[in-house]
This record gives sequence, C-alpha cells and structure tokens, in this order.
Amino acid sequence: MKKLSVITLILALSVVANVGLIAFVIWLATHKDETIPTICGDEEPNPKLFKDATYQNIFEDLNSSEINEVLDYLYSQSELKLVKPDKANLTTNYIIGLELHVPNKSQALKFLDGNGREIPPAREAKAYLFLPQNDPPVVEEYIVAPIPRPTRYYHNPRRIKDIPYRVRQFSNTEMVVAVNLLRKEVATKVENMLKRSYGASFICKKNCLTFTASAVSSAFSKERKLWITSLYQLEFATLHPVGFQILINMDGINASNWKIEKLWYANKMFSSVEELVRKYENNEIPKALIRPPKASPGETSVPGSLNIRGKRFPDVPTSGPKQYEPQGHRYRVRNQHVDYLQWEFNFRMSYASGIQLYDIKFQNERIMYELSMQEIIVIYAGATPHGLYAQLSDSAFGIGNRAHGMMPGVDCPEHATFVDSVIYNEDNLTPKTYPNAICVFEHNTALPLRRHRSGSSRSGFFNSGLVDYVLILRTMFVMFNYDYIIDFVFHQNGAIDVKVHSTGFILSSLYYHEEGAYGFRVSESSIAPVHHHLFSFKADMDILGTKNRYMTLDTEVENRTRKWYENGEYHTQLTFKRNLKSTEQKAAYKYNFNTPKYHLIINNDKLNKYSEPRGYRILGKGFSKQILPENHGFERTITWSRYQMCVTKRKDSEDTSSSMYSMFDSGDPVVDFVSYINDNENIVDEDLVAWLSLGMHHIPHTEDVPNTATTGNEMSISFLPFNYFTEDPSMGSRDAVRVDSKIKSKGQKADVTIERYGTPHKFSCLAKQYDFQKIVNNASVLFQQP
Ligand SMILES: [Cu+2]
Repeated sequence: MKKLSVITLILALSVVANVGLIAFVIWLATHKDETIPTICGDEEPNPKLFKDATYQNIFEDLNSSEINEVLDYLYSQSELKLVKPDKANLTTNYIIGLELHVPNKSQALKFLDGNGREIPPAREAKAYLFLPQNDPPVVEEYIVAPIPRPTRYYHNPRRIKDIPYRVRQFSNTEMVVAVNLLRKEVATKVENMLKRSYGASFICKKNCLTFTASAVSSAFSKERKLWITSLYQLEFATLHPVGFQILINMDGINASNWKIEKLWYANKMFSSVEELVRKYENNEIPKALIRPPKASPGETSVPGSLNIRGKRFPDVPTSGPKQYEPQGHRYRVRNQHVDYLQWEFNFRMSYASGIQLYDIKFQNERIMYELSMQEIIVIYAGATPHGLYAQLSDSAFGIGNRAHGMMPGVDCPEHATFVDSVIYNEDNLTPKTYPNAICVFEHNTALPLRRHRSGSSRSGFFNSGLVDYVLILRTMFVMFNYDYIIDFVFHQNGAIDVKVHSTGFILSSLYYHEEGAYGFRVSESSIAPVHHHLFSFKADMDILGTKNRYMTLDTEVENRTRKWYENGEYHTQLTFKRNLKSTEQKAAYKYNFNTPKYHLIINNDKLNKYSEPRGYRILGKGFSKQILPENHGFERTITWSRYQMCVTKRKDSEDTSSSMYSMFDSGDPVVDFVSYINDNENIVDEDLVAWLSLGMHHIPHTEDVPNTATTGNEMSISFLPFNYFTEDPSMGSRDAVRVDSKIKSKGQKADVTIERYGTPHKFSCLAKQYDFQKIVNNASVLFQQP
C-alpha cells in the first residue's frame, strides 16, 4: 500500500511537471520577454502597405537561365560561326555581351495600361556580337526572340547605322594582344632603362610598374590606337605616374600588324623602342631619375593610399549616428519592381549604359515612362600624350558591369535592401551575379519637407511639419579609378531627384613645368590635370498620357507705368512669359544665365482646377557648359553635351543619346544625337523625351588626394510637380506632426495637443545591423576576384 502510494505520488508529480513544462513552453511562445527588445522591423512588412503582389515586371532583366537559353540558341546558329569567349581572338566571331531588349513603348503601354486584359510583350534579348569574319568586319546587335525557347534572331531595329568593327567597344581579346605586344616589344628591351630611371620595372617581384590604357579617341586618329601610361604599382596607381608612355597602333584584325608607334620618355617623343634605348645608352638624351614614393616619417602608409594617417580623431573611438526603421521597411522590392507609399517603379541595369528606371508612377499616374543613364564621359587635358589624348567615353567599357560590391554602412545604410545584378559579358562563359549592385532604402533626410510655426493670436499657435522621408535607389559605377554614385530620390510630394556624386582617385601626370598650365601638383612627383565630367540622362516624360508640350516660363524685367503709382512714374519689376516650344530646334537649350527660366513638360488637355495645364518642372542643378568647339574631334560624337536640356519627339529609333561605340566613332557617330534635333519635328502635343546633361569642370587640388570628396561634387536634376496637384500631395501623409496650443482664458495654462495621425513614435526595439561576417566569409560580396 505504502509502495503504491509512492508510485502514485511520483506519477502525479511527473504529470504535473509535464503539464507545467508544456504550459511554460506555451507561455514562452506567446509572451515575449519585455526586458529583451526585439529587432526593429524583423517581421515582414504589412502587406496592406503595398499595391499589387502579383505585379508582372516586363522590364525585369534576364535571369541566368534565360541568358543561358539565349547563349545556347546563338551558339547553335552555325552561320554565325560563334566561338566561346575563352576561345575568342581578334579574328573570331563571338558574343561580347547580352542584356534584355526592352519592349517597344507602344507594346509596353498596351500591356501596362490594359488592366490585366493584355498579354505582356514577348521577352527578348539583345546580344552584342563581334563579327570580324563578316566582310567587312562588323559589330552586330541582334535581337533574340522569344524568351523562353528562342526561335529567331534579327538586326536591332533601333540601330539604324551599321557598326564598323573598328569602332567596337573595348574587349579582353584586344587587351591580351596589347599586353603581349608590350611584354615582347617593350618590357624586356627597356627593363634596364626603367630600373635605372624609376627603380622599378614591368618584370618584377617587388618595385613593380603597372600601366593604364587610354584610348586615342577618333578625334585624333582615324585608326584604333591606345596610349599606355606607366605607373608605380601602389595603392593607388593613378597617383604615381612615372612619365613613360607608349602608343600602340592596334588597327585591324591582324595582330601581327599591331605595332608600338611612339614612346614618351623624360618629356621627349621617340619613334621606336630601339631609338629610345640607343639614345638612352649613348647618353644622347636627359635621363629621368625618380624613385617609388615612401611613407612619411612616423607613418606606415604611402601618400595617396587609403590607410588612416595624420592626427587621429576622435580622441576616443566612438560611433556616429545610424538610421533604423522602427517598424521595418515601408517599401517592397520584388522582381526589380519597387512599391513605396504612393510611388511605384521598375529598375534594371543595362550592360551598355547603366541604370534605368521604367514606368514611374505616383498616386497610380505615370509621370515618366523611362528615366535612364545614357553616358559618362571625361575630357582631360595635359602637356603629354597621357592627358592630352584622354577624351574618354566610359560606355566603351560597358557601364552596367562596373556596378557591384557596395559596402553596407558606407555606400548604403546597413538597413538598405541590396540587389544583385546578373550580367553576361565576355569575362565569363556563363552569366555572372554581381552582388550589391543596387541598393534601395528609405531615408530620413533630417530636413523638413515642409514646416511652419505660427505664434500669434491672429493666426493661432501651432507648429506643423513633415520630415522629408525619401526612398533612394542607388548604384555606383567604378570606372577604374573614379567612382560615380547615382541616386534616384523619391519624395512624398511627388518630386523625383536624380543625383550624381563623383569620388574615387584622380588621374595624374608626372610633374614638370609645362604641365603647370593644366593642373596643380598633388604630390612630390605628380600633377592632376583639369578635366570635364559629363553625364547624359534620358527622361521620357508622360504627363497624364503621352500627348505633352514643352513650355518655358521666361523671367523678364518689365518697365511700365500705372496711373496710381508714384505720380505716374515707371517702375521696374519681374514678370514672366509663357514660351511654348513648337519644334525640336527651338527646344534645344544651351546654358544662358541672361534668360533665367522654368522648363515645364505639360499636358494641355488636362487642366487643373484653375484652368492651367498640369505639368512637371525640370530643374537642373549641375548644368555645365561644354566649351569645346562644335564638330571638333571628340565633340562630334558627344553632341548631346552641347545642350543642357533638349526635348525631342519620342521614337523607338532614337533610343539613346550615345552608344558603346562613341569612344572611336566621332568621324561618323553610330548614334548621331544632333540628328534627333536637326530634323526639327513638331513637338506640340507629342510624346516627348527630355535629354539632360549634367557636368562639372574639375580642377583637382591637394585635397583630392587620396579621393575626391562627394561634397561639392553633387549634380542633380529634379522633376517637380507644377500645377499638377491642387495642393501639395504630401498633405495626406501620416508622417506629419502637428502641435496646437490653445489658451482658453487669459492667465491660464495653455492646452497643448500633439497630433501624429495614428503613427507610432515610441519604440524599444534594437536597430537591425548588418552582419559583416558575411563579407569576411565571402569576399565576393564586394570583389569580383579571378
Ligand atoms: Cu574629376
């Protein structure tokens, strides 16, 4: 009996214990410990924040399997005689790049505006092919369709002119030949001279020279040529030139005809390696004597590197402020489609020309069909070939494949959404993922978008404002030494900004007195030349439809009398005139401070409450005058840069302002932008495209070392609603805060209310932090390593 009781007791206790354990587990699952804060926004965002979960993005870039399908199809077309990039050389046909061929606008709009009733346009690829085996050798852009299961390819109908092989973009195949030629014809023959002149050489284990190549634009030569500049192989090379330069003539597809045409050494030009070496050995020329730069006393890093040096601050290491999203993202990025408050748009990365946005809508109305980058150029100067010939068109290297590896916490906030791009180019046999190519984040600018404090009994005591929360889509292109940051910024009042910042390492030339006309010394041995950065953007505006007008409001001074004014005297004041631009030539705007004006794209059929046409204003802050003479050399292929803004009638065949061929085609540009204007079509009540140029003249100074700072180097274009809404559309924002203070009777304490429109404002969560171990574990997040 006693024994039974003990067993019963044990059993009972065990049941109680189990029930207790289960109850504790249930309690744990349903009660978060109030003392341990959760991570801010760890949950999925509320789906009610977003519009359409099933959105089909017809602008989404080709994915890896789509690219592979297109590659397989093209390789199976025997008449194209294509080889794979690892077997390619100057004389073989091969695919140098491939990307989505964006549908024609008419087809795209039919689908986008079809309320789900229309089928999407067929997905197509655009393949860039080198076809040296054709007679004559050409570059072809073939459209491959449909995807999936391609069955046909045809010439890109938007490309009107043939593309001669000579004007092709840069390729690995020709760089391999150029490097071999340098190694065989120069490096060994001048090794002795280089070691004695510079204490370094190309054949080395330490104290090495490296080089950069800058194409000789067709401004200077009908043939395809490359100037090579020698530099110390240090962090970062472009700050350490030694002044030894080599001109390679790489015209034609027969590598055996390529030759070293000129050499520049100690400020003198030579016609051959043999002439240079002979004159050097015979002491017939002055000899350069330069040594690799060393760290300053007390420092470990070479001047120009990015290691910390100088007086350290703050005195105690402390972290600066960070941003966090207390309730998680208020935007969604899915299939390259962004949904944010009242905004939505699509984005993609063009292998050729960089970042592009499509179908930008605010409050369900399309503002722009396309907002895209077109070209980046830099025009250098100098007393030696290196600077003098450097008039560079960056798309010749492909811009889209220069964006990857943005660093969380520095390049974009830690809470940003990082998006990879998938690019196919000749570097790989298969498509490659480029991590962190684009980032999207909501940002608290810490600046009120609008605010007012009223403190008088006449108007009342209130303070109302709205922080300028914005969504930013950002990418960065690293064009070897220089870094360009491109932001698209979406505000709550319907405004969009495009911002360009430049940073990175400057190019420099070896210092000697003649270079003083072109720059300032930035180190013991180098001088950085003046240059002009220019950027081309396309804005295909659709204000309440495609039937739009371009009008300027030209501010003027009027002198007039009024009967009631001061004894009938003249008075002088501002006024403005509406100036409707009827044709493309009248809409080509060259920078002119004497006639300040507003640039408006309006819809004359859609009037606001006060019978004014609804529209958007385009505001350029960074318009920069291109002062090279028209039709002189390189200028012929960058005719977009003549205009800070021009408006043309939209055509599928006038797709871009520039092309990957603009480095070498100024004799007869493949994209002849000025012809878009010269035909002088009517632009009243037509589908309009605004072509916008930004730029800055850069005269580098010592503070550009080691990197140009973004501050002071910002250029932007804003697209601002103008008589489009009846009032500021941000008035509907629950992010606003209003404080009222009312005094019921004199001498009493004021009755103060704070209105936040239901938006929570007290949080006890922990800011989400990026796990940097991801980078330590996988360097490819930042670097594309061989
Ligand atoms: Cu610069």
